Amino acid sequence: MTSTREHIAAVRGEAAVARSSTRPADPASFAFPGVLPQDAAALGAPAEVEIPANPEQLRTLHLDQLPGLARTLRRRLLEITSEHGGHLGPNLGVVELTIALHREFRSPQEPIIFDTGHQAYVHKMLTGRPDLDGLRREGGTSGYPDRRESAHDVVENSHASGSIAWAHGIDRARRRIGQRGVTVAVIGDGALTGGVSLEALHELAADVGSGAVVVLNDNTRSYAPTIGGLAAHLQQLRGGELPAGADLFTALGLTYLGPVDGHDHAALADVLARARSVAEDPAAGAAVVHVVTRKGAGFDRAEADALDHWHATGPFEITPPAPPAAEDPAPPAATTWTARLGEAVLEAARADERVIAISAAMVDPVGLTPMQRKMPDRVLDVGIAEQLALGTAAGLSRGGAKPLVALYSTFLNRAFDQMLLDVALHHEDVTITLDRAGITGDDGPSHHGMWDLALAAQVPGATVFAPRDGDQLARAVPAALATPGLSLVRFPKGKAPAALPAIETREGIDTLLRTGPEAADAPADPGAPDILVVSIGALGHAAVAAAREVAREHPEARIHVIDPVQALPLPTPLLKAAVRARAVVTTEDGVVERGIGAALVHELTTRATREHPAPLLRTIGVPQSFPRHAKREAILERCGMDAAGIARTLREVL
Ligand SMILES: Cc1ncc(C[n+]2csc(CCOP(=O)(O)OP(=O)(O)O)c2C)c(N)n1
Ligand SMILES: [Mg+2]
Repeated sequence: MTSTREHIAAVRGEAAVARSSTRPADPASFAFPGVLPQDAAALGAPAEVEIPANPEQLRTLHLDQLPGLARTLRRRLLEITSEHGGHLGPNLGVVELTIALHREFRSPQEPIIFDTGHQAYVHKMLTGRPDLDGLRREGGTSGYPDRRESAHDVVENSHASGSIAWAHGIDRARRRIGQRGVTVAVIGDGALTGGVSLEALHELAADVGSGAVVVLNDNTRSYAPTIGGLAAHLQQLRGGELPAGADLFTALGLTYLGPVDGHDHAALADVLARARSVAEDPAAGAAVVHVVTRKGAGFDRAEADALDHWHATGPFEITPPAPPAAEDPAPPAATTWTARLGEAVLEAARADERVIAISAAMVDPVGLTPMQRKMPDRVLDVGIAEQLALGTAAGLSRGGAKPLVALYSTFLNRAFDQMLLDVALHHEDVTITLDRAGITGDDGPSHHGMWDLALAAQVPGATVFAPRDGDQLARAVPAALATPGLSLVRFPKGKAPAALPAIETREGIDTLLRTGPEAADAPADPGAPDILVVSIGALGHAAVAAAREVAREHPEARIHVIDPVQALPLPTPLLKAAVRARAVVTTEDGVVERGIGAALVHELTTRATREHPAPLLRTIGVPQSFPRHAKREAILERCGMDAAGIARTLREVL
């Protein structure tokens, strides 16, 4: 175990590496867990200051009380996220900035819009939610701004790069009705790489007299370091390498202020007051305040973490566990969906040198780290720019490469147009892998990956694989790469379930279970089932469990559970099997009204004739809604997508 002093020294040492060229904050002003009060005092750390009840109270504090408040906030951030998990690194970095924002601007009359919203914990703590009660748990505080929680929360869409458009829109509407006041967008260096934020800057620059203020929180990172031309430009600005006025923002017609040390209370207060003056000056272009912060600031393990500075964490021990003994066994084989994907992609890339992987600023979270380690020049990070990722993929395919775009399912929404028209219309060979597909849980409505199947179902010729387990995922990746045109491979968050082997595969369709009188002898033709359960993706285990449960109650019932393996286009053998069944029940982890089940219903009902009516049909999935944050299992249960819920539907149609 390191001593308290070593602990602090480690932070100081790491801080020198992580910080930019602007003056660093005094590390002694930060709160370290494990630092005894007397040690902290000896180091000159300020006494903790209680979190004020609201922004008005915050404004009554004296400037020299703010370091003490920052200490308290950091201690609480650590305590709360160690218990609940959450976006620790980004929030540790914006403690001083958020204090300064709420002292200068009068929220909610002067709205502060946090881009993406993952860095709004401090904002919540300063606007009446000091303990972030029940963070990310059902009924508790959301991990993002949430209008139901507070008038201070404006935008709850956790997708990046939208804040400047929001702020400028609010500002425009208010000016039209003669309302005064500033509207603030707080945007990260990563989120600034998203096209819509650049479109918004371009447009804002032409609106001289706007009351919008853009606060650029530059910590040099998305998850990984932010790369590309814009990142290089910000680096030059941080380093003071450009003469005044030679920055991109000024060139556009905006008023650039900075760079400013984002851990220096006085400097922040000063620059935000100047930004207000610019916003209130009818002759000035909107202000862009360049604030330099350190992701994870004040917590040594976060600052030292090269991967993502603890961008997001699960629950953890604040006092670090002892380092593992040398003789510790090798890490266990990959158990998460993401890890299985990573292995499969690396293998595919080894087998075919045309394979190029693309990520939108999420190389590690989407599983591309193994490939990046082995073949770094074949993994492209295009920034938080999903549209660009798919547009680039179309071009790569045209140029002779085999692109694989790895995204989180929810972020595919951003790039629907590119998927439909750039890729599918042009028949380009592009594979998209979608992690976190289906209900995700803790991150709330905008993070569920529940729209991808519905979107893919609108795209002519799209091939969709929804593997039910890790082994199937390993097969789906090369199958998708080998399929001409657009293919998608989607799979959920977390640990991959135990392998669920097929008892039979015929014409590409896997049968997972057959119940009923003739099931035991597994005849060549198993006959028409009473119920055909069409299980799409990772709900396979639940579908099988449900069928078993109902079969115990009704031993005579012939229930066949199948997995079509390829969900779209609907395989012909699937359609043939479905028309013979008395009832068909589909299960999928996506929007039920528009997904694979809906496509099958449409197909079967339009084929039906008076002589051959369609079978009784039921589709199980997520109802058209915005499910709030809760555990994945709880939401699945509520939607009737767990084994008990599926069994209820089976009983209904039996
Ligand atoms: C459209 C979109 N794509 C991907 C993400 C995933 N994501 C969440 S935070 C983040 C990095 C954000 O970096 P930055 O804006 O610099 O904020 P920081 O965490 O550094 O404060 C990414 C890529 C997202 N939220 N939205
Ligand atoms: Mg950043």
